[in-house]
Amino acid sequence: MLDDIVISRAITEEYFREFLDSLESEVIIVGAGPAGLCAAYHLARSGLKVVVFERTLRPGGGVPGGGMMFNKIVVQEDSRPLLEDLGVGLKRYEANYYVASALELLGCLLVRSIKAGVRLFNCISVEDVLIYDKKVAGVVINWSAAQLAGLHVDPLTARSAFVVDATGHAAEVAEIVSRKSGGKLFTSTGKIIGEKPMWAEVGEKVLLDNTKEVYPHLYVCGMAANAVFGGPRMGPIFGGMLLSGQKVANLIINRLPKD
Ligand code: 48H
Repeated sequence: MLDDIVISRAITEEYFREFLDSLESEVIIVGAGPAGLCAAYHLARSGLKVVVFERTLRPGGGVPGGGMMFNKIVVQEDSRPLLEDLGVGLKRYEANYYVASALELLGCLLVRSIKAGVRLFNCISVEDVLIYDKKVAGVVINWSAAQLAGLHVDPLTARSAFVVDATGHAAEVAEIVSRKSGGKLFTSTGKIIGEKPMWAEVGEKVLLDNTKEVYPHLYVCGMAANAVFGGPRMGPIFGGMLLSGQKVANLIINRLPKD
């Protein structure tokens, strides 16, 4: 016999048990694209409590779209160990170019990060930040559905030692902090410099330098890092996104006190 109410109770209780336990964490990552998921996986694997908020119903950001909806992605040699560790099959195209299934990459990122302990909440948007004593201390969240419907619904708050902006081209968290801090980002102007036109070679190269702290306790990774610090876009080559996620994880791991 199956009781409809037991099914509803199981979902509600389990969801809110996890949600309540995620209101305080060591790292909040905003955005479950390739950079955010890769960062989350490496942080959780090192034993940290990691929470990811993703606006859309489907995590993965730009991954499943591949290049122009052709669902393959390209990665370069430097990122090969990362993809192999995730279990993604790679096909050598020519020297320094590998092709992978965009959907397999997304599947591996999701499975590996959730199994490592990442708490991933889809359908939740970050709409603001907590700033205590000139340090980012968490995020302000709301149901994406409420935002999409234009409903006047007040948000809730989640606190963490560090926040990572992995929101892609729009760099939404850094943009909010820039606006609300009066332009005090760690960029040359104190504000968001803005993404530059396509140039894969340079875009991938500068991305790792741009992956860093942008305001006390707020880090940027992935496309958001090039948007904030003025790097070029690079099209559907995804090695840099994954390496950027891994780099931001290592920066935070090295900063948190060891037990
Ligand atoms: C909650 C949010 C919010 C918010 C956004 O765009 P993404 O895939 O970002 P990256 O940096 O992991 O990867 C970039 C890559 O996909 C890409 O676009 C490339 C390589 N472009 C090059 C080019 O030339 O075009 O993922 C960001 C995620 C998305 O899933 C958003 O829905 C989510 O962040 N998000 N989630 N609250 N405020 N803003």
